[in-house]
Amino acid sequence: MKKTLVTLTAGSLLFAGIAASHEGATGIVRDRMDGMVAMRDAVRDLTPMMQGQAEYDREAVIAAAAVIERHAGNTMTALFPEGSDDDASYARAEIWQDWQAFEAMAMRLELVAGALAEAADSPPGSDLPGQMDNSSMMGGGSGMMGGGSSMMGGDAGPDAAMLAQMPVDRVFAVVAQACSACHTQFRTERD
Ligand code: HEC
Ligand SMILES: [Cu+2]
Repeated sequence: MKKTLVTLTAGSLLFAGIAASHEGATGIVRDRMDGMVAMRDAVRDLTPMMQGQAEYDREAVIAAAAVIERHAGNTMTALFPEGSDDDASYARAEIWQDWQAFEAMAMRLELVAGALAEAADSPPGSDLPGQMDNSSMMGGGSGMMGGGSSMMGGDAGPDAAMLAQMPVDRVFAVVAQACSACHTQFRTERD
């Protein structure tokens, strides 16, 4: 069953074809998929303006951040009761073997989505006076944005106050990273 669905699901990464995977998804699995899709749409709406391909819209950023924040954190974890990885689901059993890490990632998403709303006042590419030098801040050193295993715990990476001072496109990238970090670890491949 799962194999067939995987084959039917064309597409890639975050924006994978959703229709096929929704077939057969019911109950709480369906509910969490709907939440994920709402977040995907929010991310997709913002992507062009974050890349400078559409006019910057502060209100749209705040609205999209609210959608993500609302579906993250405890709201998200509540939709993953133990063992709810049925045939229609792409959830990995590792979620319940490593619940603390999963939960931390859901909480981190909530936190960075809140920071995204706060950063909406700083359009893409803006540099705030008095801000730390961007290159050192984002420079992939071990600490702040480095990703990697330290980030997995959910307690590494820039904190909310620091994020809120950054240009919005940088914070958006951190949000997207929070999505894909969890998918890499806790969601099965879709194609
Ligand atoms: C804490 C872990 C976690 C985070 C954070 C997370 N996801 Fe997911 N996501 C999952 C899991 C697990 C699944 C598979 C759920 C299933 O099939 O039962 C999933 C599935 C999805 C799907 C497919 C839904 C479907 O209909 O099959 C999309 C789209 C998605 N996520 C988008 C996002 C976006 C966008 C973000 C960030 C804004 C995000 N996710 C953050 C764990 C996470
Ligand atoms: Cu689905």
